[in-house]
Amino acid sequence: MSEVKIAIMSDFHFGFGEKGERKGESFENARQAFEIALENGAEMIIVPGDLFDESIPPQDVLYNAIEILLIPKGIPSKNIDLKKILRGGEEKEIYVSGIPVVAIPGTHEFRGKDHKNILEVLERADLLLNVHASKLIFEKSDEKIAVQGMGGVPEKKALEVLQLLKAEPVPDAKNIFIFHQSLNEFLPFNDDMISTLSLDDLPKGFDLIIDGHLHWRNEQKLGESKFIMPGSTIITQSKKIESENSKGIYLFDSKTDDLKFHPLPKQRKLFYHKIKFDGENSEQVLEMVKKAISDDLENELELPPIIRLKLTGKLAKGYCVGDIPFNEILAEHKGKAIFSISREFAAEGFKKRISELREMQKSKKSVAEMGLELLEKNLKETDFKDAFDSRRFFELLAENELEKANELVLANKK
Ligand SMILES: [Mn+2]
Repeated sequence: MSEVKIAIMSDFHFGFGEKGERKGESFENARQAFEIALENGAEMIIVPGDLFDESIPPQDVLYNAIEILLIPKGIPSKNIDLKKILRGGEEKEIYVSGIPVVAIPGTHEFRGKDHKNILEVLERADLLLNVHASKLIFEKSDEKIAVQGMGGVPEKKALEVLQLLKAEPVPDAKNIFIFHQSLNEFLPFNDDMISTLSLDDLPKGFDLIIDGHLHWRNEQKLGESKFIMPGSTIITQSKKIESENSKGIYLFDSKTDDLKFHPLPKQRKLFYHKIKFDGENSEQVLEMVKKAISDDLENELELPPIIRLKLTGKLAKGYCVGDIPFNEILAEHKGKAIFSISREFAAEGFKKRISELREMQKSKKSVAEMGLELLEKNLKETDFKDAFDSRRFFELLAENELEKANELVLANKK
């Protein structure tokens, strides 16, 4: 009896945040994921999509990604002998040096039919195996592993593509199906992500069904199958659910069906705060924010954490979003935390504006008049004041005569 140890990891998002404070993090996390896998004797590494953050990654990102993908190449594989791939009705034997990385493109790597996606490129360079619409068979003495996959497609096409694929388990093998889509069961009702697939739609008869895409982890029994969502190796969306569990990889033992999660030893923490207010002024909101985050930074962390602030509610009359002195907090914690602020209450303010406009409408002012009033009000706060004919300017803008409007402003500026 010989088992195959399979590492399952996803959504590295190579290149994510390269231009900011989180430069290098996507590579560092993926490196840790590969190291855990190899230290624990993985003989196959499965990655269900979004290895890259962009469908056409910059060369620097590609270079770093290749460095990571070369790590398992250097490890001699233990007796996995026969490998073949079935694709487009053709079957061919393949040779892979080192520990194979079996992957599919995710939604971030999606490209139209006329173009090669980055996974096809990397497969050609022998850095991974792309199992989109393919069937991969590995044999290790008496153990046979079959991996099939469906790359990420736009959500509204997902069900159609899944049905077209007609994935079926291979007899006498450990069968694995990998894909990269949203699932209705995992999306909160108010989420902005969409999905057309449900757990019920997934192919039957597989031992493991693995989904990338959703960045938090989950594992559950699904009929006779085991369903695994490894989550991402990096925080990209700062969702509340991501603050509740750590990033890492799964290791699966094909003989015992043992499944174990291994967290990345060094990872950035996410603190998530939802702050609701009702009629507070900007200073009071700032105090609420300070109080909420005071515990976050109490203990020394290996990496500056992400502090996600989700602000909702209504500010006191006369205050607007721009009045809240977030810069104060940002400056105070520079280098100690990375802030991500969602200002949902801006929508509240917007709603208020609309209701004000409605009121004005009731008072029988035309939209054009209201617009002109707003423009004049705003101009008063600039150097232009009465420098030019604002009514004519407004009309030019309304008629989309941008050139002329521009000329008018420039002519009067002198
Ligand atoms: Mn992703």
